[in-house]
Amino acid sequence: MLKKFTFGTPIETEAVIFGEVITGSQESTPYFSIGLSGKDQEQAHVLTYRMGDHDIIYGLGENIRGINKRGWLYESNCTDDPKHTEDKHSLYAAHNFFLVDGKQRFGVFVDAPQKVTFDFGYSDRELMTVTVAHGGFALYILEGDNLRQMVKEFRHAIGRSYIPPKWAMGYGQSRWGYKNAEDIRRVVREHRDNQVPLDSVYMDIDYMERFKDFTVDEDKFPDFPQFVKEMQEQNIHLVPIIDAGVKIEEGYEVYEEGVEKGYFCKKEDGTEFVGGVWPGRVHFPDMLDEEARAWFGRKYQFLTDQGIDGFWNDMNEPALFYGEDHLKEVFHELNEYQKKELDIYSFFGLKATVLGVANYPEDYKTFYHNYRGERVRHDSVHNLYGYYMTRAAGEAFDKIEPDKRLLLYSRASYIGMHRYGGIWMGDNCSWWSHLLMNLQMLPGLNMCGFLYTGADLGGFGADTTEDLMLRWLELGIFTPLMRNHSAAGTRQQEFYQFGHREDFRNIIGLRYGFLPYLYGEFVKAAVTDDMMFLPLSFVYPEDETAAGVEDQLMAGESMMIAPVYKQNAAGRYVYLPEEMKLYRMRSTTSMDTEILPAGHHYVKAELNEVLVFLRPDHLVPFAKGGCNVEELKTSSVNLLHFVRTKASYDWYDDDGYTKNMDMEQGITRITAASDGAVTLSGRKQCDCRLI
Ligand code: MIG
Repeated sequence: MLKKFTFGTPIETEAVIFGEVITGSQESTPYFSIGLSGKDQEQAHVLTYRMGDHDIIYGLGENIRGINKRGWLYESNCTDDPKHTEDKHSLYAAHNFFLVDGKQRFGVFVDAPQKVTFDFGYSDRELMTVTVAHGGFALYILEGDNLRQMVKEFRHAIGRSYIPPKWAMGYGQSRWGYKNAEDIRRVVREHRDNQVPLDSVYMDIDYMERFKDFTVDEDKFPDFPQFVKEMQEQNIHLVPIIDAGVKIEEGYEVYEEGVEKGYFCKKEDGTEFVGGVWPGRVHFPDMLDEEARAWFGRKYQFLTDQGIDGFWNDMNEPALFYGEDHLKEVFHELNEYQKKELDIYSFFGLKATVLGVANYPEDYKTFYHNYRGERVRHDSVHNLYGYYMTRAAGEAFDKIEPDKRLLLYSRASYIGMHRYGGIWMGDNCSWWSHLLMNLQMLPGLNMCGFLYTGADLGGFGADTTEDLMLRWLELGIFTPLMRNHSAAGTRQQEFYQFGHREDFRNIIGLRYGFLPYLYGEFVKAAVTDDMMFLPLSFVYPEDETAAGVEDQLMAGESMMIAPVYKQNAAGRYVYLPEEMKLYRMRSTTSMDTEILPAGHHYVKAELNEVLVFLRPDHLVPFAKGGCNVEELKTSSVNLLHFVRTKASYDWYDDDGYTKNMDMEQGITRITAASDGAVTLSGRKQCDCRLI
């Protein structure tokens, strides 16, 4: 059971919404000793815990470094930082939940929307220090013997994870730089002509009129509703981006209405805060204000009315190229520099001043929200902004489409947002290390409720290569969000930019083979508050070797994945906690299998081969393929299998749109005996065969 300890006056975040919570006083907080640092307004709470030598720390959702978070300093302070290097502390999200496993086993959720730092043995190898910046917060502590069970308990308390429509688990092609309808048509044509499956094409900021939210540039998309229809006829969903900042422009309805109704964030003097982002000068809608939020959410209807059924919310940390007031000061400072000789000190001073304009921390202290009837300075609730923007959309969708799931995901997030949408992992780079980081982030995200997630496959920034693209897809075929996305100015990375089209066709095709399993495992995980991707130790808690594995994951009930993530590697080392059956897959129809004993193995994998390991007495329903989710036939599936005595699997499926997940109706129990006999029970009529 969750125990709640309150420090000062916490700001309600609506992260924890269910469950009995025992409330304890600050003095009775277990595990941690509590101190204060700093003065007055800036006073911070400091929680300290002495770790055991072999304690492992899991969690923190979207962040850099490994599955075991020990040994580094992390920070929850949602930031638009497109260089996810090892020396960073924070990405776009604030996911303040972690589990400590070792000397003692407990879970911690620091429910604080302000800045929080987690020093997990960085300053002192044995010490864990959690520092919560100025203001109150709630601390939740969780106990238990089983890590997976503890996560379930936490997840139950924060509410059911967002479930996307089934098509959103198909393959999506994106690039910042598709300029117009013709560019998008080409993407679709290339995929269809080459029989490379595809379900969605993304529309990045270029589709808008001067980067204004809820507009479509008519020169680029002459008859947009007709274009949406043309795409739908080919089973392609268009997914436009929505940015947080609203352009300041006379005559622009969203801007004018927002000003008139007072829905934008204001400064101390009551005038609107002005920041700079893509459109130039913008105001930020006060997503925390209930009325403003409902208003912003309703705006999505401009696009849903034209047939759009999916969105990604960007720049909602919120990212700031500059704050207008600070920018003026900077220009003034630059004038001063003009008079100086630029030596070692002043040159670097100049550089820091200019580069420091973006996401300048002081800017976040100059505007306010109207939150739950009170005026709150932004920095006290900073980490809620992206969450509440996505909530704006999610709540609106329930009204716009009461019976149908829409696709929605965000860049910035906080725990609680997982009920309204998923997240993508932001601006990674086309680096091999980021392929591994993609894998390592998955279990932490699942712990925090984010099941619908994935990284920009192939890498966003920097130039990719064909082998990196293929290897990355070989992981991406398992992540619920499977999207190839890249930045303007980088090497193009649609499959048809490379030489070996058949490899891409086969690898992406495998995703559609696994789709019945992945979709079913996804919905089951969401409905039962479970994880879909787990560290090995969550399934094999007694196995000390498994606890140290940083590059393999359990993927749902039946399998383990171990992608190759090194350049030119002809295979990789894999650790098996028990005997497993290796499926080495080249396509939905070409694969070889081998039963491997528990222990360490070097397993070969050519560039066009995917490694999947089945657990004993487990099954995986595997579709025969299709060029999009709509075409995927689930009335007849094959079974990947490793049957020693008897295997049974509860396969969940539904129409892909319903919001009322009925487990009884949706589950088909498939049983396979060692002699090869397969039986089904449940409501589904299906032809299932072992392959
Ligand atoms: O700062 O809309 O993370 O996916 O392509 C760049 C342009 C703004 C950041 C997003 C990225 C998107 C890009 N955006």
